[in-house]
Amino acid sequence: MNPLNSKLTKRQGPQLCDLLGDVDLTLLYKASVHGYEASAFHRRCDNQGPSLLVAYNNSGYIFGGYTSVDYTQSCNAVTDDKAFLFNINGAVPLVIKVNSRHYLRYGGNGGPSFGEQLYFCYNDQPPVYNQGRNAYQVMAFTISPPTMAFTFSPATLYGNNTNLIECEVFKVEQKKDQVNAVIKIKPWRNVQWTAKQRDELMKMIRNYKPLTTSVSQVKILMIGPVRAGKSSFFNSINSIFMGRMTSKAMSGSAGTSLTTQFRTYPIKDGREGKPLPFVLCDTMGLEEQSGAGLDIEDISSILQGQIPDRYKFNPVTPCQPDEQKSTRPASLQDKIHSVVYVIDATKISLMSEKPEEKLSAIRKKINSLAIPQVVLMTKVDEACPDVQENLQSVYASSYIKTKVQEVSSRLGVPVSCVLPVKNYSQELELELNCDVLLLTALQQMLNFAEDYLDDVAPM
Ligand SMILES: Nc1nc2c(ncn2[C@@H]2O[C@H](COP(=O)(O)OP(=O)(O)OP(=O)(O)O)[C@@H](O)[C@H]2O)c(=O)[nH]1
Ligand SMILES: [Mg+2]
Repeated sequence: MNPLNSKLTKRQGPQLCDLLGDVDLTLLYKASVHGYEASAFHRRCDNQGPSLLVAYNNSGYIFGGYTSVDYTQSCNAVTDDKAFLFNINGAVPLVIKVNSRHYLRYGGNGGPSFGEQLYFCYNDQPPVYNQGRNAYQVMAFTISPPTMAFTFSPATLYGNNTNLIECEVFKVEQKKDQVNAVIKIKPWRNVQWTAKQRDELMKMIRNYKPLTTSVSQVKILMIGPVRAGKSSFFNSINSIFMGRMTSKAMSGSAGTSLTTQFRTYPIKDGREGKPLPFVLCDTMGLEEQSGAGLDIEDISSILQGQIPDRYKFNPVTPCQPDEQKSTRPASLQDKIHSVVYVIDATKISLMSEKPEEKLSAIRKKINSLAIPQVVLMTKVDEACPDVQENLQSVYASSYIKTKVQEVSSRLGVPVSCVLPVKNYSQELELELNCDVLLLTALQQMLNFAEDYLDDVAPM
């Protein structure tokens, strides 16, 4: 199949990239090829992360909008503090930010829209539809820079001409050149990439015994944005101990979180083996929007051990803890002993403030309970081509080191608590380097949980 070619000229492409910093644009959708049907747009653009829509009208205007939030077809109200409208007709591009008090759009299966104001693929047709500013207070759009007051006007943005001759949507990613120019550094963590090390890690984990007699299995809770790799981490650890690839927890790509139940997964040491001394608790992903995905109240109940296995989350109503259970405090065995924030290494810089705010509120709550927290930075293979080629480069890649530092400062977790991993995602067979990295991370989690148990419980 021929690759899609954009209508942007050699000068306009970089001009657009400049609006967003060091990014690459990959063309996902082109109306003249795929059609103006909203369904065609969703087929190509859903769940692609940050994206830029570029429209061309027959008066020569090139304009559109940027959103940092995935398109999906779930019917949630979407806010996006990074969204903006633009045109690149003048000497200096015009950028109009969507005011944070406003929804960027409502989800659903319609075409893309910005600020409840400007609709593309409207009724599956080419013309842009402008809702009219009286209805939606487009005064809420502000320009930056310069700081002068600016009222959104169709005349300025697209010369009042709604007839599109083309509409393109680009996936926005951190510049590959930047990632490709990986500088090799002296490895900053020492890892033995050997079968002996893997076996030793497995032995240590297998023989681990919480010091506290009242706790037989350490409970590790995984939380993080949708599609960060929470379920895949459980599948990966389960695969290592089963000695073959397993996929007990559903993982993959869906509009919203694929995991909708609270699951506590014990892991056996081989098919006929004994249960291992830890349980991984999988949750629904944190969504950008309030009222969607896992909520801080849900997490509170989980931490206290008040939520049963297979509890089905309701994104609109927080968990209703089991009444009988909540009247008496859960035992230490039932509570969570360690929390793991699962963060996708490829999304750290583009993560908008909303999930970060949610995570910060969650972190405050967990801090108040003194439960140890670590960050599992997944998808290091996707983040850095050098690491993709050879996982052993993970601690020798300056790029991964920067990402570890970035996630540490954004989440307020020390660098020593950030654990980069590559989950099993498409492999059919286990691979030594992958195992070593995953087991090292798991062992670290058990160490932190041990410190906590040591602190809160009598031996
Ligand atoms: N290349 C690569 N892909 C990964 C990695 N971890 C997860 N994936 C892929 O990322 C996608 C999402 O992974 P999941 O494990 O379903 O993510 P999740 O956090 O459980 O997502 P929700 O349950 O939907 O919130 C899947 O297609 C995985 O195969 C990784 O380390 N490397
Ligand atoms: Mg999941």
